Amino acid sequence: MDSNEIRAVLAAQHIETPSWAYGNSGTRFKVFAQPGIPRDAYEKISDAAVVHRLTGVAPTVAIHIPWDAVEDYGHLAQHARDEGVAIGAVNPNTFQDDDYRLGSVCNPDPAIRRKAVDHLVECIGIAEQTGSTHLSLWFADGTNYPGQDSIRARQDRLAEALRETYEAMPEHMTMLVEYKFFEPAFYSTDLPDWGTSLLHCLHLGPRAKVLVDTGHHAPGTNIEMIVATLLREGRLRGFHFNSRFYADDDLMVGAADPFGLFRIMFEIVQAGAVTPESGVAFMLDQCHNIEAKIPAQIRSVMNVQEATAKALSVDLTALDAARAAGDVLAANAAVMDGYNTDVRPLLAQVREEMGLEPDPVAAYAASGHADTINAERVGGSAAGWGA
Ligand code: LRH
Ligand code: MN
Repeated sequence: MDSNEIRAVLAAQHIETPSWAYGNSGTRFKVFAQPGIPRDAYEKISDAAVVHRLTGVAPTVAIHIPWDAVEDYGHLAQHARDEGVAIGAVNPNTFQDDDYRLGSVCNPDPAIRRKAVDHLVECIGIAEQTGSTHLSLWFADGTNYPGQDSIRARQDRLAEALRETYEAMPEHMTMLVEYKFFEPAFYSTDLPDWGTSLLHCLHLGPRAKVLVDTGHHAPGTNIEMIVATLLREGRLRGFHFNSRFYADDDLMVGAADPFGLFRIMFEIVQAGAVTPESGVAFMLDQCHNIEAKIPAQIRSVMNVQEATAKALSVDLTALDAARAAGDVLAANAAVMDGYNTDVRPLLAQVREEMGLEPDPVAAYAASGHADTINAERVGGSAAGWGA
């Protein structure tokens, strides 16, 4: 790809930010309150719109129900449009209700499973009102001790719940099935890995696809291998980008492992799946426990842009030639040259061509927006996970 083509791809990139990243979040030890935190879904969307205005590549915001519950979802969608963004994936929440102690859709009690499926179907209705096309499912379901429940029976219950939900979705909607190898369950998780997610998706139908959260794998997992395999199957529908040193740390994407993010984006680039038309949704899923939320989201979007630009900078002709010649070192060097390319000047140029400031973080600091929301957002209760 020549520089013009690379800049065109970067200018058209679409990175979805999560409403919950703008609210208070933390760990089981502490949720640290910060000033200027949004008090409702409207203010979260306004904060996400600031990220889009400064980066130009974050035009949608994922919502989480009930964290973003409002009276009128059509009105919320209009607010998003007024702010220059749109509502993206709708995420149901079946992990914060006492009834779900032993699971939601996998719970032994059919009445509790009914409650969970009703919530999933309710979120399809919300997506219809917001104009969203992605129903993004993650289940905390699992067990903590061997013998606690039948692993097989829980898979049957999961399949039944997903089937009913899939059939309740209108044709234009896609179901994203997210997996996670542990937490909050500490012995078995009912959707623990890409294989289990893929199997359920294959049973459901073409509008059920796998969501890869980069923080949901056992240490040492080759995530780009999973990405390449799911792309080959046409079953990769999206990412929840974040980074981690240990477990599901939900740190800023690219912060803990920029090379890992690059390797994932390089698989995406080789598969021609970097453009929005490819149907792969690039979403962030992060919690800024100690850092300022909006600047952290801006930095995260920039980290995805930098990893993408580095991946697009790999000389594929040289790489193909080296691979054909069996020249291992030359092939690796071609990829490392891409990774070691300083793409920051290129991205600054792309932003200027989009009519934006070359450095969005500096532009945010200079905007005084933080002082404005800190002054305005007094009273009411700051939004958070409500855990
Ligand atoms: C679970 C998860 C899931 C969300 C939640 C906020 O760890 O990644 O995607 O629902 O975080
Ligand atoms: Mn996630």
